[in-house]
Amino acid sequence: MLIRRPRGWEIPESQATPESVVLDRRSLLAGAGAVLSTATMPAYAQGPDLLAGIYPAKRNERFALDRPVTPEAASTTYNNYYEFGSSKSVVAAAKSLQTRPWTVTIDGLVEKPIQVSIEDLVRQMPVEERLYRHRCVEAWAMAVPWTGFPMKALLDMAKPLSGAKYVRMQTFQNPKVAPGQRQTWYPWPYTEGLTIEEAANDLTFLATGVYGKPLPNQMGAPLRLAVPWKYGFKSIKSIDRITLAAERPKSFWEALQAEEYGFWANVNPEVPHPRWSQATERMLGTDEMRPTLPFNGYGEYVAELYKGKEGEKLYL
Ligand SMILES: Nc1nc2c(c(=O)[nH]1)N[C@H]1C(S)=C(S)[C@@H](COP(=O)(O)O)O[C@H]1N2
Ligand SMILES: [Mo]
Repeated sequence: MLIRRPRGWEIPESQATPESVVLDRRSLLAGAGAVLSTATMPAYAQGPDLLAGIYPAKRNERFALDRPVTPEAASTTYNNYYEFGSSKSVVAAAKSLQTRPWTVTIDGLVEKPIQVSIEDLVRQMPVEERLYRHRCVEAWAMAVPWTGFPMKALLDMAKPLSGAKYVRMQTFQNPKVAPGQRQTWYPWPYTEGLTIEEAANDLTFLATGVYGKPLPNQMGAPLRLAVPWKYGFKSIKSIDRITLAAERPKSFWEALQAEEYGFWANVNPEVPHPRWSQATERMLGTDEMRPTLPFNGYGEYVAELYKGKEGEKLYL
């Protein structure tokens, strides 16, 4: 049974309730326990990052920004990662996630289902750096240099069968290290989905790094999605399974509250969230407010994906 609780990120920052603070404290305490047990793990369990050699990757200049890059100190300390708590301060709790060894399963309607280590996967991919904007549904935003590869390259490797219409992505599930996953009213594991056309779009990027370095855990190490024309919750972190499917997957937030967080979730300043305006956004690390752009400024890449779908809730 789903027990409704207020969740911090549904609430504009200015209106966060005392109850969400109480929930955060509880999950932080639980997280402290998990950190202690990790400290007793043998040191080799984490190991050196065998992918360190890919940084810094060559920047693809096709993806330019209209604003300064967000200071690293701001974007790496203000995060949404509900597995590690519902506050924005998840750096300490997320340290307990072991990102090596890390296996990615690619399965479902593909010619060659595989289980592959993150190293073997990334070594087969065309790695580059891209500057992307990111717009959270809560109306904060950032601009960061991701390192990674187009999801199209992964699809080409996996060879989807003709019946594959959707790509479902999932985050690891381990309540021992992720205190948020002990909160059983959430539909863990975190799941997201794209149509296969969206997944194959030029912009759809799988990131392994940011700011010319491996991703810090709180930003979704070792593999996270970046779909910059959609609200941030679509950009799922710490992916360990990618499944090609005939049916549209139900995403984590959609399962919790479909009227507010739908499947499409394309950024649109003219379509307010049921509880707040989406017309402007606050850039992390500054007090600057900017007007929000349709498709977060990426319409020339993606608007055509939605022709003929006007009857759907494309912007929620
Ligand atoms: N697994 C997982 N992925 C997630 C989330 C989450 O809670 N768990 N939060 C999402 C939301 S709401 C946003 S805005 C972005 C935040 O990414 P950042 O913390 O790297 O800025 O991650 C998205 N991916
Ligand atoms: Mo978000």
